[in-house]
Amino acid sequence: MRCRSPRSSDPSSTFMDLKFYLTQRAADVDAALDGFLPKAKERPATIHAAMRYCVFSGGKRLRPVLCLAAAEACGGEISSALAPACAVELMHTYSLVHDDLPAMDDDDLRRGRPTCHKVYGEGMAVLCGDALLTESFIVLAKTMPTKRYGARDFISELAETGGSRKLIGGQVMDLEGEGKKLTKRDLIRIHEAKTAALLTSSMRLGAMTANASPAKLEALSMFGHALGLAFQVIDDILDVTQSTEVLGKTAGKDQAAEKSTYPAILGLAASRKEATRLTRAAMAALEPLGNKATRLEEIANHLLQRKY
Ligand code: GRG
Repeated sequence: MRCRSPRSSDPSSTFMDLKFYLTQRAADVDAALDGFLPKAKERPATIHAAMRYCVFSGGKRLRPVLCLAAAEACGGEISSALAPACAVELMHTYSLVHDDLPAMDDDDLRRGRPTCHKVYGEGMAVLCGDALLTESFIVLAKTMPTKRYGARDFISELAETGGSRKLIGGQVMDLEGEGKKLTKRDLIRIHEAKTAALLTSSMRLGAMTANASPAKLEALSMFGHALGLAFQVIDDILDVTQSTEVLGKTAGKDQAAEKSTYPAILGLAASRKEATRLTRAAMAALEPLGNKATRLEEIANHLLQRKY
């Protein structure tokens, strides 16, 4: 497969374009989420305020933006992809709320603010995660079917990703791996389930709203998988190279918990090479989409360079 490099004629203006694009799409997602979620004062108000506290807390909105960009890359409309885009962000936010609980990763800080259980208490944080997960399917159910993809396809796509074979399975493997020396293969399995699966589904759901052909859907799945793995390698690198202030979450946690991570297993230099290799593989997967994939290439390159 040919490896495409990102546009290079004017790197600074390309970056500005992308920055504008990311800001605009994140704003589209925020507005849609605001419309979908129960109002903060709706009874019982505590749970709705907690859900909004967690959702509107300054996340990067990477998954929903990828969902919208995938729809665009397949010739679709952003408006048709907003429901699944919000659904993946809601599922992502639920996973963060539960991951931060004392029984899991036990973290006090998320997106630069106190975690849900620190503000609302543990019981409410469990319920908040549950409500966000349920809400993700309420919102996903608003997606309009296309010729190729019906409601069942959209629902099973996200449900399988959230289930015990992917997201939850990844968390189980992660919990059981703490304090143990994992192999690179074990680590890839965890990353595939915890991180790459939801990024892949974000791509697939967006493409499905654009009635993407099976070939394009497959190309975007391969892109999402490689990009998801690259994203997690970079996340592991940032955990040991950045400060808590920059990350908005507690830095150095992986090391403290004796977690097997890419830097721990391969070292920093080899981890950076691996992130670059995976990003290139993601870009190569975009070949069948031709020029329509330029934005996705830019996003992949941007994520490789990210500092938080
Ligand atoms: C089902 C409880 C449960 C967990 C599933 C997804 C997950 C496993 C746990 C969440 C925590 C975690 C370390 C996930 C790995 C993926 C990752 C790096 C998430 C952070 O994503 P960003 O950087 O976050 O996109 P923002 O805050 O920007 O949305």
